[in-house]
Amino acid sequence: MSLVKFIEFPALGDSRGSLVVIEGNETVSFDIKRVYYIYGTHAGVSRGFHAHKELKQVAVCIAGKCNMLLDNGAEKSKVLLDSPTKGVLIDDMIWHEMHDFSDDCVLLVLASEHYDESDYIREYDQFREAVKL
Ligand code: T46
Repeated sequence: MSLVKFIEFPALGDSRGSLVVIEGNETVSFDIKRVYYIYGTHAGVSRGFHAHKELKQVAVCIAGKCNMLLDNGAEKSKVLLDSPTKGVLIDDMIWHEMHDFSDDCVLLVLASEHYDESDYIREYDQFREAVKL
């Protein structure tokens, strides 16, 4: 599977504006058990710097923009999240970092599991070791 998988969310627009629907097991490929969002990130701050052992997530900037680095251990790719209709899949065992948050950025994340700190790999060396074939 390719490292970067964008998901385009259709906007249901009418004369009043736009509405986007995201449904678990429909728009995204997993059941959504948790939703969180990141906002008010201070200038110059980067976040993430981890991989998840089992968790699958979809991230979308519902306001503003940020860059996300995705890394499967063999290949890295930087993606720009800059639209409320453009999500990106953060699959399990993908090292990810978020950079260059705009002041107005609201990064919404849909997650396949409840929060579990033991699912995180926060050391890059440990991640590289774990993805070695
Ligand atoms: C991810 C990227 C995209 C909780 O208590 N429950 C939660 O559901 C989450 C997501 C976080 N937390 C706590 C853990 C830390 O004390 O909130 C604090 C900040 O979390 P963290 O430093 O992991 O934040 P980021 O922005 O580095 O990473 C977050 C998610 O944690 C992570 O799963 O993939 O966003």
